[in-house]
Amino acid sequence: MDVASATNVANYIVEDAQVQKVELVSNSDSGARVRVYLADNTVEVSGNYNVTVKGIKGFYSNVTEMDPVTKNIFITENVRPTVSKVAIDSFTGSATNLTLTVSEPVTNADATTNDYALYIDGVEVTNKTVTVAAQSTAANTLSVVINEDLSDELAAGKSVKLVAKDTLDIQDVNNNKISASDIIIK
Ligand SMILES: [Ca+2]
Ligand SMILES: [Ca+2]
Repeated sequence: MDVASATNVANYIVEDAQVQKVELVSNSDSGARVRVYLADNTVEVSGNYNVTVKGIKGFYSNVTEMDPVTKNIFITENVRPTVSKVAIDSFTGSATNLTLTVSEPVTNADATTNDYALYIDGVEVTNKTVTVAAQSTAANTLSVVINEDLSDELAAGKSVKLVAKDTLDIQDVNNNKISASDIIIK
């Protein structure tokens, strides 16, 4: 296929969703394969959608454009879970316990300290850990323990937040990772 037309986002129409990028995976005499990436949060419900491919040319520009093709394809939703509520459950003198409410059920794989870092007044507190309880069955809440009693900092009006780490692996049942937005405790 002609690379420019095969990787032109405008040549792929996915019903109700937004095409973000098209990658040419293979391209030879025996056929070509593309991977179409959809923008996050643009497939709200899993189901069958019409996908149209048009305007693709052969390898040399003198080759005729192929006819448009539309197929009905099953696409899994790609809406990321978001944290909708942060509740401080208790201060223990050495820890702060939180419950996060999430927009849809999520799991958290075995690693429990790979999800968030603690920031106070914009600075990462590297000697404290944020532990998100592991859960293999998806649920709408997450239990979090920070190994620092933050009552003084919060009473003093400091900005306290959890910032997603690159290794964050909390996700919904379709493997969409939770939104990496900061979680403001106060
Ligand atoms: Ca989702
Ligand atoms: Ca984790």
